[in-house]
Amino acid sequence: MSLVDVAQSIKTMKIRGAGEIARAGACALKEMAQDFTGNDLDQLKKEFEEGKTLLLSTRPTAISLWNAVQAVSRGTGELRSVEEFRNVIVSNADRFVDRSKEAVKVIGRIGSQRIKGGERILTHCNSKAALSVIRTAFSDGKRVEVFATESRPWRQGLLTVNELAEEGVPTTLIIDSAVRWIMKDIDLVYVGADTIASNGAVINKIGTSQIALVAHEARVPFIVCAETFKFSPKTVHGELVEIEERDPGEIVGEGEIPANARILNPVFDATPADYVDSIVTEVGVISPYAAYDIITKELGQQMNAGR
Ligand code: RUB
Repeated sequence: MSLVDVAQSIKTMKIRGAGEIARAGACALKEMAQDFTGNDLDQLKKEFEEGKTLLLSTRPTAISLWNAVQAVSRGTGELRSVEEFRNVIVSNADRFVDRSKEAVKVIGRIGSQRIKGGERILTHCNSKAALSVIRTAFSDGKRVEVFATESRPWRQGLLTVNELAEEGVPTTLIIDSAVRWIMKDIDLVYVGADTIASNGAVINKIGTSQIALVAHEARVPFIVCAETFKFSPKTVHGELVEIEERDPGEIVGEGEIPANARILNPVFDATPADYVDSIVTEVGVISPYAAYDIITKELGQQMNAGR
């Protein structure tokens, strides 16, 4: 797929999920560099910058894509030839993709330690990191039962149910508004993240913060599963996380409500750190209040590694 096609696929949700869009973005930049012909380094740099801008314009909320673009760009400033530039992009992109895939596995191993067997787990949307925990527990022989929210309007919960049920995990689909009703029977909540701010706030699929509130009320641990590249260096410098709003047509069909009625379709929300029990990352389980440390130490180190 060309970079333009990848960008379009991310925008239209053919490629979705914060980890997946980050990996797809890194691969698209790599392929763009590999496909470049000729010896004009300035032209390659120009196309590379345009490619980055296009990718970053697709979905504004997930910092994972921005971190992926930064990781792929690392160390390219001083290069003097097309070949050198291409080689650095390719190895940066490969390193990012390998690390991010490995991170999902490690999160599965670390996060599943908390599961002893017999738990009823609630999850929201369709997060590879959160499902890695559930899958790992299940494949380790721990008897778990999963409740998956529908996650309107895109209904990513159906992906979750299909994936887990096919693998044999006992799974029940619930509508989003049934969360408070079911919470009395839930032992643990596992969700993913698109972005984690330096103050520990977790930005994830719309409805996540309501689930966190309900879990808090019922004293059910609310656990976030997120690779370190979901943490936002931008928030350290005071930038707010932009919440993507999508087409109203995702919620209602034409003519279903009067033309003078407004429709709002925010697709992510922010859960304050106070409602987050812990965050499972590939470098360990952390408090949400350690987000700043992850950004400045761990993420900073990873980013510098390619220099
Ligand atoms: C997906 C979503 C997921 C996070 C984490 O939203 O909110 O919980 O992206 O997913 P969308 P992962 O479907 O709008 O992209 O753990 O797979 O990165």
